[in-house]
Amino acid sequence: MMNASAIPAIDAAAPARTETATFALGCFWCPDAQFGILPGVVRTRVGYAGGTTAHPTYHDLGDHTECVQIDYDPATLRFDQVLDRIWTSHNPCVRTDYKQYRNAIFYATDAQKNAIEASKERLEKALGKAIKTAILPLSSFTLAEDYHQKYELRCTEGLIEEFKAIYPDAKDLCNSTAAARVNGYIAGRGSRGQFRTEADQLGLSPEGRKRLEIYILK
Ligand code: MHO
Repeated sequence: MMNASAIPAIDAAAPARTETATFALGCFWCPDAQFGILPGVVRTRVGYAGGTTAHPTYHDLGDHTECVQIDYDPATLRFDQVLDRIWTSHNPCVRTDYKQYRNAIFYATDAQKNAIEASKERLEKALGKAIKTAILPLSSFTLAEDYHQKYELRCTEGLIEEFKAIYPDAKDLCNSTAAARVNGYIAGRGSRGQFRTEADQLGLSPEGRKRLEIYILK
């Protein structure tokens, strides 16, 4: 059940058609915030993928990897632009053997596989070095526990309460664009310029808005 009158404008305006990208860049809290702030990203969720064991959880991860999954508006963002962001958000020349935190980009279709491989080749040429980030098929994605979703927001007293009032169901909170953006601002990923354009759409009270502004440094 949602409090319909309070739904943030940015959530009410979510496009009906989105595309999905899945990737792993170390602890999943960080890319959740980094990509959740991006204009064109509609939803984020963190979870486990890339392994073979059944029903992974945070404390029983098996051979899976911490991943983030984003739904984005293809009218605003192209897959190639998402890939550019991924490549510049980590050091792709470093080998990451430890499964939980390895760097990986997952493909769900042949088109995604081709785009990832082509962008990898371009980057290898430009850098003159081998890329070690794994390129893997997405065979399953298990949603992580609620307390890992929008982690920075969940840890921020005064702001999480506002979102829980709008979205008492954790699944709805996870799917909120406003929650993804606020999570990104709290992590220091947002700019004042972007905040000016969307602050009124995030569903915050005047006090919440003031509280959030403290985290916007650039
Ligand atoms: N170093 C972090 C890892 C969390 S993460 C979701 C911690 O334990 O606080 O892997």
